[in-house]
Amino acid sequence: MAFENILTTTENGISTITINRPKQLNALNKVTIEELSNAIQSADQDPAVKVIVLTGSGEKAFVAGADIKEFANFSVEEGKKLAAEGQEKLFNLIENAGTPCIAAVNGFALGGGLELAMSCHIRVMSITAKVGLPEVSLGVIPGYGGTQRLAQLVGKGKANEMVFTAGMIGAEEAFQWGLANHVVAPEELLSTCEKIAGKIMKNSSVAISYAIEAINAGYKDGVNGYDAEIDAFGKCFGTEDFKEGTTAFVEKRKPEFPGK
Ligand code: DAK
Repeated sequence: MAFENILTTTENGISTITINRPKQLNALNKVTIEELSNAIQSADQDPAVKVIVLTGSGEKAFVAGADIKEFANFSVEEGKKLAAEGQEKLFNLIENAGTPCIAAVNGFALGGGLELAMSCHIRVMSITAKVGLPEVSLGVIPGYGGTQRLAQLVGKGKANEMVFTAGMIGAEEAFQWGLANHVVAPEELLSTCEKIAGKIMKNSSVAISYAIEAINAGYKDGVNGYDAEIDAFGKCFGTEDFKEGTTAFVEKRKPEFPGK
């Protein structure tokens, strides 16, 4: 698939998707959101892909937000429509993907950029990363799930402060807040993601996709997370991976999961 604003590579089970508008600090315009959506969907459906890594090109930014120049003239209805479409098309898509997504945050992750990182299952940050939700400084609020996911990750009090002040925090603080899983030197960012991916890939991809479903269920309206867990747990017993995992344990060998 040919893309204008993103780069994709797949190697050793890892699909790396790089947002590639470095001159605009990788700001998310409509085309980029569309392309990311297509790339995530195709990686998620590819059985050879076990982990997706999302990053930004250049050394300065992961994503410096939604493209301000593009949404500056939106009306109330356009804003609402685009927030709903964007949330579904990209941010919810990533969160609910069966394939684990790791955000490799290589610099600024602001507004829609932090919302994108927060929709990923795991965040690894370069020590140079700076993150925040500065929307209220532009007269809007986070519109790609940021008010919800930030509060889920760091708690309501810290989320309130970050959103109301429109301030930025560094990677170390993000780690203390629980927003970053790991903070590493810039040159170790992708290799750290690969190490995490390596650990993930040793396990059953089917079980992991059910685990994602069950964990996410607890954050959905009208869904009982425990019931969802019971359902997903039961489904594991019908998989080839489960047979292989338990057989390998009994035979005292490492499992070779077929991913089915
Ligand atoms: N959009 C468009 N262009 C951007 C951009 C952005 N978000 N961020 C940076 N750029 C562009 C700059 O305009 C500049 O382009 P030229 O002037 O060279 O053409 C280039 O990237 C380099 O940026 P700077 O010259 O500003 O670089 P500095 O090192 O001086 O500053 C910075 C770096 C990250 C502190 C600064 O660029 C900055 O403050 N950027 C804006 C951060 C921000 O406020 N981001 C937006 C957050 S609000 C929506 C749903 C969600 C949202 C919106 C709508 N709908 C559903 C409609 C979400 C909104 C947000 O994300």
